[in-house]
Amino acid sequence: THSYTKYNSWDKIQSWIASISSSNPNLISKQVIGNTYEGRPMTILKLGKKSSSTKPAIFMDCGIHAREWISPAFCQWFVKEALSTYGSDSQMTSLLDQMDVFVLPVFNVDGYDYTHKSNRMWRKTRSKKSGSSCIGADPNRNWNAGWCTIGASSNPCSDTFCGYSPESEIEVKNVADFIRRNKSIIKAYLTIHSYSQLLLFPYSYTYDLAEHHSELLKVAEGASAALRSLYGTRYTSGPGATTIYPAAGGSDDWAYDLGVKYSYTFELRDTGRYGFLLPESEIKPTCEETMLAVKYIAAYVQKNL
Ligand code: 0X9
Ligand code: ZN
Ligand code: ZN
Repeated sequence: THSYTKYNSWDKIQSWIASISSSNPNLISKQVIGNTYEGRPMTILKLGKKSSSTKPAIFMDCGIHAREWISPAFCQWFVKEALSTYGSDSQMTSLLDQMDVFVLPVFNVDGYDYTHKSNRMWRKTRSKKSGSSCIGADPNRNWNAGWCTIGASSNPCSDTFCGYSPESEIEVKNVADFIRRNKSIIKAYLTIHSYSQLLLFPYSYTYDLAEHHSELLKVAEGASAALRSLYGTRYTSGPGATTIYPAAGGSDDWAYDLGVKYSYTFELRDTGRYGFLLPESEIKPTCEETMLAVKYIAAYVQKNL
């Protein structure tokens, strides 16, 4: 059975997607944007009050990297909190009245399933190509943003393999197509990873500062302060290249260069004690504190529409 304080398998998340959307038709709708390499559906949940006019939106994905289990747990938590606090929390109510939030609960579904069934530390997709016995590409090195120029590998056996071409991974193509189609309404792009407790923004494919660097930094520091206010968890904010490492082909840089100004990568708990194997007892506090940061960014975006 599905639980917000456990790491749910893909099968459980899939039935959760169906049941949560059918029980909240006024606030959620779902849309399949395509299938994964192994044929599993990629479903986006659209949260927001129905409106006669087109609303501006925030896009958030979880689970780009298979082994980062806290990430899909956060997307599920976010959906639950949005539904349960709409109508009582004034900020959530105003957000979902004015904007839509697109949530992709698990991006790399094939990889996520593989970490539950075969190899807990798998990171990449599960695509195959004749000529190599190695499987998968890094879905955060496969975007068309300085693709494979730095911090990525052209060796198909590497964990940071950039793929055979930008968007060679069908999961990346599906999401990139969705964001391109909705480019005029998407005002923020949030992508949830683990671990290291960082709030990153462009660029990672170059050391050049983004055009909106100071605003992006100011918003990141506000969001980190909001996060810390709950349990004292410390986050570091900054551009990817200098804050974590230079690495091209990431979704955050791609969304930013497409024109989505508020583009952020979260690296959730912890700083290495458990790493990817974060205990289930930390799901609730991690999600509660991360909600504050995400809501801070959402409120800022909403105020600056
Ligand atoms: O390397 C990554 O893809 C991310 N770190 S992780 O440990 N979750 O793999 C950081 C991504 C930062 N952004 C870009 N490199 N574009
Ligand atoms: Zn990651
Ligand atoms: Zn709560």
